[in-house]
Amino acid sequence: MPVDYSGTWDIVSNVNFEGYMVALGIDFATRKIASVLKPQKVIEQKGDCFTIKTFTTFKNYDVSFKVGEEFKEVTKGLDNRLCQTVVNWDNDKLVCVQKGEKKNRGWTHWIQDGELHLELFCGEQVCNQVYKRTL
Ligand code: ECB
Repeated sequence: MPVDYSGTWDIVSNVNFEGYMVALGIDFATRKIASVLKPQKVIEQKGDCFTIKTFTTFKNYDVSFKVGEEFKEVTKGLDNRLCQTVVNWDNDKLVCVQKGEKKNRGWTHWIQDGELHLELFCGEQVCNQVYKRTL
C-alpha cells in the first residue's frame, strides 16, 4: 500500500517555529501572534496530486501541486515571497524545495507511527512539527 497523507491533522508539537519565522524575516509582532497558533492541516491526495491546506485562527494558507512538477508559489500572507517550488518523493517522504530569495528553503513531510511529521527549514533554521489525525 502506498502512503496516503489524506486527512485532517491537528498539531501536537512545534519546535523552533520562532527560529524559522526569524529566518523568513517575519516581524516581532506577527511572530508573537503566530507562536501561539495551533495549525490544522487538511490534506487531499489523489495519486501524485496534492492539496495541503493549513488553517489557523489568524491566517490560512493553501498550496496545490503535482509531485515532480515545478510551479511558482507565492507565500501569500506568510512572508509573501515568490518561490520556484517542486515537491518530490523520497521513498514515502514528500520533499519540497522552495527556490528563491531565501537559501536552503523547503519542507519535508513523512508519516511515522500514524503521526504526520513536518520539518520546515530556511537557511540554518529547522522547525519540527508533529500532527495527529483528528478523532
Ligand atoms: C497558515 C499558518 C499561518 C501561521 C503563521 C502566520 C504568520 C507568520 C508568517 C510566516 C511564517 C512562515 C510560515 C508559516 C507556517 C506555516 C504555514 C505553512 C507551512 C508550510 O509550508 O506548509 C507546507 C507543508 O505542509 C504546505 O504549505
